[in-house]
Order: sequence, then C-alpha cells, then structure tokens
Amino acid sequence: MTPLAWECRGRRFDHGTRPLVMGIVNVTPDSFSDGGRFLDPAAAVEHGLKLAADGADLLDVGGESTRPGSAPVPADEELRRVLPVVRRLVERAGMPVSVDTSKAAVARACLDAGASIVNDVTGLIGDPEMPAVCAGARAGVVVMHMRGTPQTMQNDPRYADVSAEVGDFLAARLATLEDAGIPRERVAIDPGIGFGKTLTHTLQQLARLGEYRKFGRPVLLGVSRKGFLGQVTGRDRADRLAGTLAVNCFAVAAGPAHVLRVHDVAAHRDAALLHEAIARHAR
Ligand code: HH2
Repeated sequence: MTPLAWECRGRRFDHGTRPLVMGIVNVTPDSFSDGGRFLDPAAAVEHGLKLAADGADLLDVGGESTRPGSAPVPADEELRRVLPVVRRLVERAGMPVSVDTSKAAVARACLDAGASIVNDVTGLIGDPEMPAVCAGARAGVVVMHMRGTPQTMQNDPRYADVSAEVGDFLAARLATLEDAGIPRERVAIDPGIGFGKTLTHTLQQLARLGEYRKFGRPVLLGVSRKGFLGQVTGRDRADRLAGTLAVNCFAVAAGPAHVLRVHDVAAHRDAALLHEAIARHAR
C-alpha cells in the first residue's frame, strides 16, 4: 500500500502500510443492516464509543439511509438525528468524526460541532452549497461515485466499462473541487460499491481497484455487509462478516484500499494490524 496523506481540518492522516478503520454509526430507523438499533442518540453514542474502544481510527455518523429504494429524509430530521451524536462523539471518542450526508446544512452544523470529514455519497454534487461549506471549514471530504439516486440506482444500471467510467467521474470531481477550493490533499475517493452497480459491476470494480492508484489519493471502500456478498455466499446480512473481511483484505493487499468503512471494527482492526505486520517484511 503506497503511503498517502489525507488532510482533514488541520489533522493529517498519514497512511503508512496500515489501512484505517472507519466505524459506521447509523442513526436511522431503516439502514439495511442495523436500521433502528441506534436511533436513540444515547444508544448511538454508546455504539460509537464501543467502536472506538474496538480500535476504530475514525467514526462515520449518518442520519439518512442510502440503501436501494430508501426514502430521502428532510434536513431538519437528519440534523435532529446526527447533531447530538456527532457533538458527543467529538467530545468523547478521541478520534476524528465524519458525517455521512449529502446536505450542506447538515454538514455545516456538524462541522461547527467539530466534525472533521464530510462523507458525501453524491460526490458533493447533490447540494450545490456543499463544496463551499467543505472548503470554508477546510474539511476532509469523501467523494463517492453513485449512478442515479438511492431510489433509482439499482434499476438496470449499465456501463460500457464500469472502472473506467467511475475513474473518469472521480478525475472530474477532483478537478472541479480543486477549483472550488478543496485541494486534492483533502479528498479521499470512493468507487461507491453497490451504488448503481450490478454484482458483475461490483466484482469488476474490486478486481480493478488498482486503476485508481493514478489519482494518488486514499481510496475509501464501503463493502460492509452489502448485498453483493450475499449474492456470492448465500449469507444474509447478519452473517456477512467473513465475506466483508475477505473482500477488504483482498482490496488492501491487491488494492489499493486505504480506509475501510465497516460495521465490525474489532475484526478489521486485527486484519489491519496483521496486514501492517506482514507488509513490514515485504521487499
Ligand atoms: N455505503 C453506505 C453509506 N455510506 N459512504 C461511502 N463513502 N461509501 C459507501 O460505500 C457507503 C457510504 C451504505 O451502507 P450503510 O451505512 O451500512 O447503510 P445505509 O445507507 O442503509 O444506512
């Protein structure tokens, strides 16, 4: 894994040979694998602190499910869900907090509350104010590729060459965001696993992740418990840790994958440490 740096509000993540583990805190009634479990802010904070204790490097707090077919959530409701959780985790978790949102108003309030990163599944396209909000706060950003919207994205998505088309999208976003005051050093890129992709598209993307090395930016990968794992293994959501871990280990080794967005932090922390220990002996 090539060492890279990611600047997030004055904090610098230096990617040595260990991938970073981003723990998922979903404050939603309807997320595909843990919806409703942490809708109460106190339960969400406790869960975030547990993920921190399990060895997360950063936490990603989301208040709107983006699973296929999910309904959009109004900004005030999304803020009501995430803001108290972000505030408490910034105070107590002792690690950078990311907010998973595509709304500028939600991002602004969370950045004001101390969040370091905005993780936007629309690639900072969904809300025209988003680039200015992130630039003004010097926030780290995650730019993800999605085809369509969560409501429509799985309706027969088609690509001539999924890896190349996603790469073109990421290249264009890096350039546009640089012009909007977000230097590349602040951007992590994400191929958007399952966001407007069939099983074949997803497997092609994973097999060809190395094509994104040319951007010289950290690659964030979100495969945790996703549907394609079930399509290959026949396992349901509650039973996809082994599949998630297998794909993430493959992606880190063959990759590059630098940041792993996962529900199961403890297992991924162990995998990350083992990867680092072995990589130390590579020639
Ligand atoms: N996947 C989900 C949500 N946010 N962000 C990035 N950058 N990359 C991803 O792959 C990604 C993401 C969907 O997973 P989850 O949060 O578990 O479910 P839901 O959207 O239903 O809350």
